[in-house]
Amino acid sequence: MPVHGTIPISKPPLNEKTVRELLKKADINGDGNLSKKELKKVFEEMGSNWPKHRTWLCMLNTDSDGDGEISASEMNKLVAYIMKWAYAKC
Ligand SMILES: [Ca+2]
Ligand SMILES: [Ca+2]
Repeated sequence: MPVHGTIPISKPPLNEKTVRELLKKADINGDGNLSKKELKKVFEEMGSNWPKHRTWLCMLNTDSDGDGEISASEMNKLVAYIMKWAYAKC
């Protein structure tokens, strides 16, 4: 019986496809960009204990133009960044 809704970050498989789907789902207002609020929701859903901290780190490292949102062109960087964390729960 598959469990939907919560994907624990410490449990495989958290592959690139899963991460991309999560990010797509998190775009609540559908503008194609991920705001801090939307990104935080992704980490909450992944079971992160520190979603706020992770969001902040992601923004710091992947928001290349510094507009406070992750745009489509910054998304690949974000996915790669999240994948690095895939098996580290914090
Ligand atoms: Ca959005
Ligand atoms: Ca940006």
